[in-house]
Amino acid sequence: MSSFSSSNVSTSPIEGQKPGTSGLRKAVKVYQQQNYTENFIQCTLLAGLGDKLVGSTLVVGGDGRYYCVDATRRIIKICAANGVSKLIVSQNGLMSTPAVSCVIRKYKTDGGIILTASHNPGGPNADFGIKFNTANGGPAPESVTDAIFELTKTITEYRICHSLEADITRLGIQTFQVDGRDFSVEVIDPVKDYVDYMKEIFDFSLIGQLLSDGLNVLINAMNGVTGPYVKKIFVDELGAQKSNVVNCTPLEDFGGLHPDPNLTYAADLVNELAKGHHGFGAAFDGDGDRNMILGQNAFFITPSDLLAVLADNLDCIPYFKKTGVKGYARSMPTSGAVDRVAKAKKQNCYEVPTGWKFFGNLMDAGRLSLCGEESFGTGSDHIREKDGLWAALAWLSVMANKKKSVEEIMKEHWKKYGRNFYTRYDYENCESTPANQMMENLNKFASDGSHIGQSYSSGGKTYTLAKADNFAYTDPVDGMVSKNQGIRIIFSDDSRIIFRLSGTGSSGSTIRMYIEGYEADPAMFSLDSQDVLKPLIEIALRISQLRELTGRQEPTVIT
Ligand code: VG1
Ligand code: CO
Repeated sequence: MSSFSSSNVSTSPIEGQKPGTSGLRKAVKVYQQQNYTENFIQCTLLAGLGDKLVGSTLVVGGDGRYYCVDATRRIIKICAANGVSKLIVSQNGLMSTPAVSCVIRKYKTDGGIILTASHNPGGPNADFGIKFNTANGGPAPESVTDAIFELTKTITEYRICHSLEADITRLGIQTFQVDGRDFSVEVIDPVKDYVDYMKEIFDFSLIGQLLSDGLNVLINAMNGVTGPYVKKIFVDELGAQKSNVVNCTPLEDFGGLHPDPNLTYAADLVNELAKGHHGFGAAFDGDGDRNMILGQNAFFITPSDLLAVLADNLDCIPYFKKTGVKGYARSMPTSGAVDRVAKAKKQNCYEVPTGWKFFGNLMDAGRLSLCGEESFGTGSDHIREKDGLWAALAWLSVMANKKKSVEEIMKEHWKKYGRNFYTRYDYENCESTPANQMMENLNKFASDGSHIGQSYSSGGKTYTLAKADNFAYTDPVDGMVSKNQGIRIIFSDDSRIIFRLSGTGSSGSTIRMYIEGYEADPAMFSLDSQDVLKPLIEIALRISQLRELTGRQEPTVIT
């Protein structure tokens, strides 16, 4: 065994290393600055693991974007020098975010480091990201990310073992002696543990039968990390044809695609499904935790509706037959469609701030089985991350049990519960000063009670303001309070307007405007959500003065 010794390198704090909604996302060029990655990793290890650091085992994986391999090499050297005893590293640095969560839990490690900027574009001129997950397999809570950030402001040195090189292309265990301690790197197949787990959760023979009975699927991995998982699950296990899966080779720049599965960035899937040859379509984001599901003729399922339909049908999935259903949750801006199911089923439904990290505590406490976000994230307590492929398999399980099409399932649901019309407008990369000004104005609007009871009219509709606030959340498990989580404007008929600034962008400010309106009249169900929500959209733009302040007349993306 070869021996190595590590050294201390002096450094100084670098501004702006504050993790956002999901890790620290910055331009690759920023990460490539001297000491930038090293500083952040050193602080992550110290704050994330505390006195567990020496002797710990961690998982390292990433979505394969540009700089992943380089960062993995640095992480191995820094972990070795900090007394970590074992790293479980995915082959070639490639592992989906849900698979990392699965591996952390399966091997009971002390946590993991995920290298991804998720749905942000990749490549030398695009984004990179680093996220720390704790021993439960979930994103670190705010208390940990705040502690990491505090350390980045005072760091004076990091430890590194410069000469140690592990070969991450080769499966198996490599062992080293570092400063007299044992250190090992185990390179694992990124796909196997995850696929084994999916086979425990779902009835693969039932889903396979659905496909062989003629359901023609189209699965688009958007050149992200899910490609090998999609091939293994859909082609090898479920018997789909190779032509049923596309964009399945992970590329460093996602082939120039913006790997965000929505109607704008996954337009090629939408266009293919619109031709009517496929009965089910799915796309996933760069790191595999998001999903978009379409039916024949590109019938679109909003993520909020997807969550509600799954909530109503968990008995179609073997996993939940075993565990039972312990409650539901959604992020605050996600529509209330799932709340209606929860009420009918007499289950708890929690409303948490945006970001998956808020679901983990509820799951660990045995209070939550299924949750989701309007941003194309759906998942369950099988792991502690949202899970794109899981969502596709869950939806297929419902189809296989009900023997109905995507559209039939959705329409049946609306008939039972009514329809929560929903849309989100994103204004990407606005200037920060006017965006902050707008949020400040909205905060004032929401916090001074004088507007309650006031009427707002547009397009022949009138809404009465029932409640407005800046959403704050108290975690029911540990009592931690998270403030400033978005402006809620709620009308007397439960229609809602919500404004937030994105916490995942790497530059400027992205404004998210969420609009929800409920209709119980079946005559309305087939209408286009943009038409139904038009009056509310107009009112939202008027109250916020978004157009006047930012100069933006149209959003960048509508979902
Ligand atoms: C966005 C979404 C949020 C999601 C987060 C991470 O955050 O709104 O729901 O959890 O991305 O998703 P923000 O702060 O930009 O609105 V992923 O797939 O990029 O890890
Ligand atoms: Co993602």
